[in-house]
Amino acid sequence: MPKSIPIDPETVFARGRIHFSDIEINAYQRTIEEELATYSQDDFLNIWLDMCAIREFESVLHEIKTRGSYKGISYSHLGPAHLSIGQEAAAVGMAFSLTPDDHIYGSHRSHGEILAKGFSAIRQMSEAQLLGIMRSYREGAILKPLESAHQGSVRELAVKFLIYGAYSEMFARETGLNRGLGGSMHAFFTSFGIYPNNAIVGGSGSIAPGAALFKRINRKPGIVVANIGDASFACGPVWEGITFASMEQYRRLWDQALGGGLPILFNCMNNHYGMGGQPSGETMGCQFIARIGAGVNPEQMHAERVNGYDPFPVIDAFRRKKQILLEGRGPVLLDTVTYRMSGHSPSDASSYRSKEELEKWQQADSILAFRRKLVEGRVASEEALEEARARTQSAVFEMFKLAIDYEASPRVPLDSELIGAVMFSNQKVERFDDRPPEFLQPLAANPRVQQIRGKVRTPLQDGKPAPKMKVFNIRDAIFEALLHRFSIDPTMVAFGEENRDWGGAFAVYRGLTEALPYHRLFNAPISEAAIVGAAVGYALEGGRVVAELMYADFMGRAGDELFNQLAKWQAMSAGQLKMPVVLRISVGAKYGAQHSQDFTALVHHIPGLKVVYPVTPYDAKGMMNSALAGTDPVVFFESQKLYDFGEMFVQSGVPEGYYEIDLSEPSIKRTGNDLTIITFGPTLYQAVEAADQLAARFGISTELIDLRSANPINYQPLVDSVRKTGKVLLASDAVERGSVIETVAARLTQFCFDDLDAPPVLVGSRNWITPAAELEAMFFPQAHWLIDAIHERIMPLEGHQPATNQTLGELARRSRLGV
Ligand SMILES: Cc1ncc(C[n+]2csc(CCOP(=O)(O)OP(=O)(O)O)c2C)c(N)n1
Ligand SMILES: [Mg+2]
Repeated sequence: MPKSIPIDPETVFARGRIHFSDIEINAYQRTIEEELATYSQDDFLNIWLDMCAIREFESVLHEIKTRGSYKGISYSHLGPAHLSIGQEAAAVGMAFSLTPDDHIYGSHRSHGEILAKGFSAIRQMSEAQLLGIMRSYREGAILKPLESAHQGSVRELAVKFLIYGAYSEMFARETGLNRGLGGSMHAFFTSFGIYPNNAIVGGSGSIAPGAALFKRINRKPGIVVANIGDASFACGPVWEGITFASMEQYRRLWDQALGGGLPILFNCMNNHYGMGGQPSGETMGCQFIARIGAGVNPEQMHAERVNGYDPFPVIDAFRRKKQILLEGRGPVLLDTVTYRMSGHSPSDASSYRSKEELEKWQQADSILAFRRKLVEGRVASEEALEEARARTQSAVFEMFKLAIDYEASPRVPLDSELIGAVMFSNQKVERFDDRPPEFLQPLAANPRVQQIRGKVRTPLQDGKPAPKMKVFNIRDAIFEALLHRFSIDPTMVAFGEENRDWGGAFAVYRGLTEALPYHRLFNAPISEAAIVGAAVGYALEGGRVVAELMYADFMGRAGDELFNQLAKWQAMSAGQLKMPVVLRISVGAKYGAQHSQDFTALVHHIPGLKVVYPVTPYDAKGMMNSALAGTDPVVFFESQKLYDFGEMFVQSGVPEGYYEIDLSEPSIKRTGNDLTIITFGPTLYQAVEAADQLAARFGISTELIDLRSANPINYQPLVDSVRKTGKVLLASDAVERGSVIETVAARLTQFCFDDLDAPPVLVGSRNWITPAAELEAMFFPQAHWLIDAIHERIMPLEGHQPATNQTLGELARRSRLGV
């Protein structure tokens, strides 16, 4: 408990100094003669050939991008080619002593890292394992075009598989590692420990810590490497990921048996440039990326700067650093210095560097330098090395030719629905591991469980509403669903700001601190990008997560993680990966412009996310149960206005047992014949008030439907209702422009055009900042706004005097002003 870390003014104000230790630069100084004892003859040759294979792989890409052909073979490659020519030693050094259990995450310039890691894994796996992987991977889709012509060992076949799969992926072929749906910057192959690579630079900085977290919590072997460019060390999510990865609690508060600090190595692939900006000397002030470690923790992240233009110092550093990580003393920061001889992309004119500089690095070319070393050390003759290199080059070229062959390597048919089919995995998984889930106490002994047991779960008790403290509310409903899944799935963890002792900012988690060990429920730093990123990494590795962003207003802080990571990896993996993440986000009120915004529309717009917003205890429990049984990312909105609300609609109350609600199904809260009101979010309760008034004052019978979900939506119940009533009003607390209900209205207009007496009418919040609590009634939809809008734009209500201006003229005026 943090209560066990007391803060004492006497110690806090005692005089002292913060000590730093020196950070090594190029500490490795061994000669090739000394290395003869470290490496076998095979090792030397493998390092050499891996570097040559990567160089050739990228040289082919360079030629076809810049000249349209290679060795007389023409091909037009439309997509990107971010080459790492010059960085081969850094990639091969990184991968050399990693095992298949060690997982790498990287970025847009990762061809070399992918190949190096794959080659290394292939060497360590048995032939039976390799055959198993190749045969089972999408039923042999990548293997089949290779198998018949192959003469040689299984290991050689696996190398071809990797190179061919990587090329095919770049050229958007079905035979790609990710069926052509990831592409050059996102390719990966988890069976060899190659995890997603990110076109959002620094993207792996927030994701990889989640992968390392998964390894710790689920006692999985191996470490995680986040390969990040030097310029990307300026990215907020990278700093947040480092913060998340270096939290003291792993070693101070968590069960020591878990192994201590996160086993993660942040590896800076330091090629001295962003696209054209120079971090050291221009765009950053640290001079050495390794220096960043000094500010992070007392161990200075064991930071070190190594020569990545030579594979030996990198291998040496990775071996030492891996040991540190396995001992639970992570995280580690490595500043691996290299140089990108190729342009950032084929259109790069290298205007940011001089010819002389480039020539110096070309002369120092790591491949040539390494060959010299091997010759000096009498490992092999230059002729023998070049002969082996030529064989490798032609093997790479063969794979290129096969990958561009449309017959062997077809594209997914453009009229296919493949992408739609892999956007969501839509599966049910009870538990992601079979071990018993860890708890600190029997659930029956939990104070919150006991308190809930005495609560009233029905709308009325003895004919009247129960006192507030006795009502089973939305908070309880979510708690119950979470506890259920926590008790079934041992991999399930929850984290976010103030999640533990505080009980979650809005007390949903109260009681969980007593129930769960630290590693299943913990406080994250105020690092929204890292919270969502780590959830993504944890899920990619095969665990279930509930992450929390306190307020919807903070979503911007996790923008990339929400929009590009959580939403995308299932489809970019062509359905290989699952994303069992529930992201809880509460929508505020009473706290003004930056704490009271309903941002459901932002995520609703992003393909790949399920977006729900239940507003009753029955729905909250059933939908959370479904979200927590599924395998897709669900952004789960909750209204702060409603946490105390009990069930008002389901007369039999909220079941104590387990039940699920289909996330696509709108809920008919009240049936009616004259008018349909569709709501999304807490506006349901204003709609109830409006419906009551419409009935009492005008004898109008209203059908009330709560969307509950913005994506997916089954439109049938909405269409049925609108066909019956011919009139529809949609309302929600989000600002009206671009809102979820606007999309629903547009679709209903198309589905029901002939049945409508008037166009669907929208009532949202004003297109303003959310004002102070005292002024909220001028901003959020009120019941009388709904009635005024019905009167003005759907059917005149006899004798009604509107209090607000809901006319089309007013709508046009506001639109012109942009408010
Ligand atoms: C978030 C984000 N910002 C900007 C870009 C555009 N971009 C692509 S590569 C690159 C330079 C990255 O430099 P560095 O991290 O050093 O990696 P390197 O390209 O040198 O391997 C930039 C700015 C991007 N892809 N993602
Ligand atoms: Mg760089």
